[in-house]
Amino acid sequence: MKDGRKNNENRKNEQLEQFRVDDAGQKMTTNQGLKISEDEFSLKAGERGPTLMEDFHFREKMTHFDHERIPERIVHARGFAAHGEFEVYESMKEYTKAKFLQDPAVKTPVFVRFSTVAGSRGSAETVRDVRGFATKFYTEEGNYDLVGNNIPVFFIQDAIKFPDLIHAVKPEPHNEMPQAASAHDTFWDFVANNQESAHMIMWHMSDRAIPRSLRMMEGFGVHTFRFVNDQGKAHFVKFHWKPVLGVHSLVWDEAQKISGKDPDYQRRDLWESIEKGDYPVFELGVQLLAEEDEFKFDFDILDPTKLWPEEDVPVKIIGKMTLNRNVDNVFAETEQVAFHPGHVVPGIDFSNDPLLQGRLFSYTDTQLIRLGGPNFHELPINRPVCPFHNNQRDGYGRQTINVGQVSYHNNSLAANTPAPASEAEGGYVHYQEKVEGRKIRSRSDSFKDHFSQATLFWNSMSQPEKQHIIEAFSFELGKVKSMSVRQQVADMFANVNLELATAFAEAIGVNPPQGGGSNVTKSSAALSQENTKKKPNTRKVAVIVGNDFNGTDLVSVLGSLKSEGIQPEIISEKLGTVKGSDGSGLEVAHTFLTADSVLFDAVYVVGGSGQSRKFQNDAAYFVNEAFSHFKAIGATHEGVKWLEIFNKKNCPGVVTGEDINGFVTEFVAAVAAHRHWDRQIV
Ligand code: HDE
Repeated sequence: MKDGRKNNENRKNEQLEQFRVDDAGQKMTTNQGLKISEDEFSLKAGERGPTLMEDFHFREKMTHFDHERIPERIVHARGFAAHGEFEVYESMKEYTKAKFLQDPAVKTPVFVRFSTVAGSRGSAETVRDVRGFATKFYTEEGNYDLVGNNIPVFFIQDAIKFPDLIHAVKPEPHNEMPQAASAHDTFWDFVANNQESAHMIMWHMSDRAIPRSLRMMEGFGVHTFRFVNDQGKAHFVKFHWKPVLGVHSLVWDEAQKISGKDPDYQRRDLWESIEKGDYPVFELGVQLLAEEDEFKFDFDILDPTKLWPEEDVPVKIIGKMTLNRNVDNVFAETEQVAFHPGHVVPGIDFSNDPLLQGRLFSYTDTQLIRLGGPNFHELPINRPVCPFHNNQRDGYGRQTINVGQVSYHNNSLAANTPAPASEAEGGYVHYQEKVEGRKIRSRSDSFKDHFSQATLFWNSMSQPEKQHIIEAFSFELGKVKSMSVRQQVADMFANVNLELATAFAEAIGVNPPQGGGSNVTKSSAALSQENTKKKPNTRKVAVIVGNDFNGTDLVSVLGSLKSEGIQPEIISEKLGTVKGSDGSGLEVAHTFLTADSVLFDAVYVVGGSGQSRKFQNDAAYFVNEAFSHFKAIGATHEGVKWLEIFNKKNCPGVVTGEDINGFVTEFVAAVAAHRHWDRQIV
């Protein structure tokens, strides 16, 4: 048993190991294994003569280079991924027979790819967008893919509208602008004329669309799926990923600045956390609903623009996923991984959600063009860890060497194998839902309330969150040129909340929306980030230090911050060592040129006696920007005087202290709070 477990944990890694190649220290060869004697000069007729066709090395090298790119994903092109493992806390046998959800001792290897949706492969990562959250579980029964997002609902109700949605949000076709942004006419024209988008737009305009870190956002399966147990009994299920660090966001001005300062901000954050051993952990939650309760809500559970309020259907936490290994090669793994909501295992099944049903077609189809043929399942990252056998053969890039003469079913020459497996042997049997109906193109009336849950979301927001939503609408629509589209959107959102629509209508110069309003008063505390976990762990603090600082105190403060999981980084005028008055030295991580306050969660100003005016100005810039982004600011020693000069002492979230111990406790709490919104009214 023990060995079995170990094998399970390591199986994916061992499988990938067969494909890892380290070229360092080797002689250079062609792809045919021929050693190469010269790699800088092409073969020419004479020193100043033309290049010869016969130069097979040149031709092979150049041809390979010319073909190094594959089409980027039509959506979710910009992404970053990591390996990890999943373990269930207790057996879920009562609800599902999925093997990876039975035994807490089993660790299932996973690969997770996070992404933005609209931008191209090279776009910035902190844009306002939905984040993809796709998980591949390499289970002993085959691969199971949970291909979700960080927002629990979607823009549209039927997959046939997906191409329209994406055409509308992508850069406009006549000038290919704007990149990775929804703030333009065609997107908002789509919204106003497809009002099922209302609920999703509320999330999209909220702080959820600008996460602080991929490690600090929730994930959702979005659709209603089914769990089926070994008795054939089904429950409807919605999947949730809950980050143990809580759900945190950037502020919009900060997000835009990071797009320029560090377009790779989120992949860097994920990569560095894993390299440091601060492994991101997400707990898996499920909302379960008995089949007989399908119609007990005032919305249709098949409608992907609706969530199940957690207060009505609690989220049961059933396991956790730890991301503990970075990829070796982004192209081979992150780019070539192929997810598909149709990759399921026995015990997990679909519902009739019309968005999900359409996705079940789209994902394989897209891999055929992107990965160039039907054998993408043979790529190392996509291979299941269990064996796979069937009569599929040939095609571009086939790697398996199938032996024997038989590649059809039924047969007698191979004793009718490979043979289908019975349910008892682990064969996948679709849930036998009774379905009857006329062939029609229409939508159920139960899908037609587009606004109640949008209002539920609005009602659930804290005051700062509401303010951010109003500002996001004002920004996005402020970039829309068509006054008609602006007005249509204001009129549409009056159905969600009149105060919201009136506020942004005023900001974008259109008429106050007429009528509308909503009488929905329900709210759900689980939807507000205000109620999330607030921890200091992995928060990055910029520590501004100049020469002649108080060495003993600083070493002690830095040590205490680190013991709380905070990551202080020294910033000064020049790289090298900054010297304390006691002769001690600290390694400088960044200068004012290479760092920026938007890349940190908080600032701690220590200063140092006798610093130049320029040093103080640079520090002031850091502090002022961090202050305007509501971040914690700390100061001791010289820094306290500086904060007085910068006019930032005695403000909310600003901690100053001569008593170092008291300072540390207070500052850690201020950092953990993440933002100090009460500054808004100061
Ligand atoms: Fe996707 N989606 N999608 N999507 N989606 C793709 O598949 C599609 C939807 C999601 O990191 C594509 O391999 C349709 C909802 C993620 O590789 C494509 C519809 C949700 C990823 C596709 C949807 C998602 C994709 C593009 C409407 C959340 C990135 C490349 C019916 C539950 C996976 C690819 C990765 C990727 C189609 C809607 C999540 C074209 C037709 C809803 C996380 O097949």
